[in-house]
Amino acid sequence: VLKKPIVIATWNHGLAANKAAWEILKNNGPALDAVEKGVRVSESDENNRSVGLGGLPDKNGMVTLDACIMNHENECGAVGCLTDIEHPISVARKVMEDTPHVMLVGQGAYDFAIEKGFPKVDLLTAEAKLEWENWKASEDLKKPAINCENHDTIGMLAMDAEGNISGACTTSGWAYKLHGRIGDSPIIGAGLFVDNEVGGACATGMGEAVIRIAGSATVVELMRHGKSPQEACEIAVKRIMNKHKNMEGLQVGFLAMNNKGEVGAYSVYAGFNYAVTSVDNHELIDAGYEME
Ligand code: SD4
Repeated sequence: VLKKPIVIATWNHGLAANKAAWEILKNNGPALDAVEKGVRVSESDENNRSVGLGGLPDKNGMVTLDACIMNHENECGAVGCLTDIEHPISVARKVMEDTPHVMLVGQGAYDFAIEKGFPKVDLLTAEAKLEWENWKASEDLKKPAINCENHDTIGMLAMDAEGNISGACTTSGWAYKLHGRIGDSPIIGAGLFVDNEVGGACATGMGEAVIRIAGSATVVELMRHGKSPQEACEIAVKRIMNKHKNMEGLQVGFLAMNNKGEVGAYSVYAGFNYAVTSVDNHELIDAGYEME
């Protein structure tokens, strides 16, 4: 059990993101601000090929971003297939706060972002463009590759000094996906779910598989019924494995926190890790897994 405030986030890049979130949490700031500020670090990191600026494009060479955010009052906002905007998480927050809706996609999400004053940014870096060109040129890579490098969405959960939990999730999704494809990351209940009476969960990996079991909502419901965050993540991973005949290359990881300050994580394959930051911690932890 960790002492609040606490912030946890997926993968190595979670460490830098947590640091930004911690600046808010340590000053008794709200979890919602912390998760937004936190994941913006990954969105701006050009070297991260699967979130925001510098993310790998879809099959057509377009970078399309998915994100969602949820607070302790079950308010939520999301954007899907958003182009040319560096911070989809902040657009998602605006959808939550300034509209009666939860989710905007594509052109409508872009127009909304521009109207709200977000600058237009070319998200396809020279390096990402080159990787896409190489992918196009190589015949045997015509299928989207499913691996860990390709699946490092950032999902973040924070509990502030008041004990309120918020979460954020943001990604450029599956590299070389079909144009228009949306994964789990902007879908409330799939890539992210928070219920302040229980806790929160987020997911990374192959979004199609996460959606099929309503992944993050499932983890939260398991915690509601008494499972620890660790047990809940393990059950959700096993359920995914039960629902798929072929698990080859199908990586999924869940990360969860309950309102007591316990955290847990689990993945199908080895390699998933997460960053934990609180007053006493700032470290990366390897998640448990089912298969090598
Ligand atoms: C998705 N879960 O779009 C995200 C992918 C991910 O890099 O983790 N991607 O399916």
